[in-house]
Amino acid sequence: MSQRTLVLLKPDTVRRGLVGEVLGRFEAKGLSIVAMDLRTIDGDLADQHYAEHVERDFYPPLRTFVTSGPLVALVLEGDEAVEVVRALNGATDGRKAAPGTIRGDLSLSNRENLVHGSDSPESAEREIKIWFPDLP
Ligand code: DGI
Repeated sequence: MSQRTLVLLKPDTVRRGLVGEVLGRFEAKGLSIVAMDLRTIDGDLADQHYAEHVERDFYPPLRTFVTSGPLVALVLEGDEAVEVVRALNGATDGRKAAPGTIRGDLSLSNRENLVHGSDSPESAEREIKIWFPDLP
């Protein structure tokens, strides 16, 4: 079933010049770009996006990182897009992510792990409203 998912190419992807490489993997897979925006976010948006993590010990450095420079926010669409994007992204920790995945091939970090993908259709709906409130 066709789905939408919220994807972030985090500030490390932009800083490292990997936007084309990472976006190319999603496009090559067959996912469609429905919305796309380069922006630098403030702490309030980070807190909304990471609402489930804001009380955790690891959150303050994650908040600093995700607000540290421009990122690319995307809505991608396609069959089973939520699960497909998470499979392409690989495990959260780049050191443990399988080769062949974005993180497994390109990241050596748990925090600077290049990408975010919504973890369920419900999360996707919540996150798309936060990032692209005017998207039909
Ligand atoms: O769904 P993912 O993007 O794979 O991961 P997530 O949304 O659960 O976590 C977002 C970020 O938060 C991730 O890039 C690293 C950090 N994080 C999540 N869980 C932990 C964590 N960092 C530490 N140190 N420990 C955690 O348990």
